[in-house]
Amino acid sequence: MDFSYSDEQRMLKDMVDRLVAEQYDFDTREAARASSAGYSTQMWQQFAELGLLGVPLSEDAGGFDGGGAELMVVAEGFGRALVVEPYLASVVLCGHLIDALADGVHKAELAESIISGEMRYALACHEPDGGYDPHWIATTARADGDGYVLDGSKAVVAHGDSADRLIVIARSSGEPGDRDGLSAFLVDASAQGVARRGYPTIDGHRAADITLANVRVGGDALLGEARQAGAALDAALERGVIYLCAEATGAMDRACELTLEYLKQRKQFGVPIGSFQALQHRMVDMRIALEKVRALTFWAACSLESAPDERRQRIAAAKVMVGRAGRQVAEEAIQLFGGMGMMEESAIAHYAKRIVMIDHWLGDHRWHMAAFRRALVDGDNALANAA
Ligand SMILES: Cc1cc2nc3c(=O)[nH]c(=O)nc-3n(C[C@@H](O)[C@H](O)[C@H](O)COP(=O)(O)OP(=O)(O)OC[C@H]3O[C@@H](n4cnc5c(N)ncnc54)[C@H](O)[C@@H]3O)c2cc1C
Repeated sequence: MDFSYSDEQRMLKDMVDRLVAEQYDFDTREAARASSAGYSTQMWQQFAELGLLGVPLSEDAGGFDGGGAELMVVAEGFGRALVVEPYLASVVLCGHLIDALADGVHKAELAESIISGEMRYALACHEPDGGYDPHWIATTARADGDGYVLDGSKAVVAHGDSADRLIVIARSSGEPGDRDGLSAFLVDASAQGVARRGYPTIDGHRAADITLANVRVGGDALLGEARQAGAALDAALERGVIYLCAEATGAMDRACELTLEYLKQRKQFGVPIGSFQALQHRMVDMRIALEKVRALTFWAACSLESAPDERRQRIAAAKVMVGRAGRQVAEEAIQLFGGMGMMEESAIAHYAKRIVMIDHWLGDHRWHMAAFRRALVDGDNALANAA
């Protein structure tokens, strides 16, 4: 498999890597994290000016039509710097839903509001009783005159507290767990009946629990066809998983670098602790874990055009590896740093937290192992039926 980037992808990578290296050091990140939004709105605007908020959106929507590899390039760079701005929520997840479901002038306007950085979006999908299942939607959408009335609860909506607009996944028919019957609605975050309880997450980001009580929206709030949002939702979440895997790759890479620097610099018994062979072996194990994640993430990122079962398998495999190998790297880093790795002032502590918590966003390794098995069985059945 060819792991090299094209010229355009390399230019994008250079731009992202330079941006975070020059302007996104650990102290800057911590200051952004401590602000009321939980990230820097100036940095967000700078992402917009550099064109980064249009990378994965289609040309049709005014974006750069980036695929999985471009998504990986951006996310890996952001992972290296532990970027806390809502790129995943606003650009990757909501951007894809708008791209896939809206059309004409409406699509162009909505996409432009993302690409320019003017509006920040959050995907209100997962529910308190549904675990990681994105189809476990009990929130209802009832037709009412020209519009709809939404009722329900959403849990751990990434950046839901600072978003200007929500894309709410609601059920127009069927039962929780059904992929059919789902609709996507654009809802103003300050609309009457929307209540948001925001909080910081362990990994330095923010999320919100959201209730929708008798929220009235117009007919134009419906994105695409009623009851037909399931496929677009799945595709958005697949891109989200690729983004997270690539972000973990960047964060793990940097965690390995920081640990190696520490092993070379920290002295014990009069010598750098990195001179002890047992610690060198552990450092090597960390790098092997990182390379496993990088390889599977690249494989997944290049699979967006593959057959559905194959694509699902690859994306699930990458997320499983991120969950397992990511934890290994995070725990080893803390162990090698000793007590220093536990300090809030120490960057490695924050890398470890983000790497471990990425396992829990958009399905943990157990959830994706089950998805991998299902895709494997479905793929085998399809082959058997075709034979
Ligand atoms: C702020 C802080 C928080 C910490 N938190 C934790 C924690 O949460 N969990 C935890 O497990 N530990 C923690 N530690 C301790 C951990 O970092 C130390 O590594 C641990 O106590 C072992 O100490 P040491 O390696 O310095 O060995 P020491 O206890 O200093 O040495 C043990 C003995 O073995 C001998 N020895 C060992 N290796 C060699 C060698 N290569 N050459 C010669 N002699 C050797 C020495 O002569 C010495 O007498 C913390 C430390 C600090 C400073």
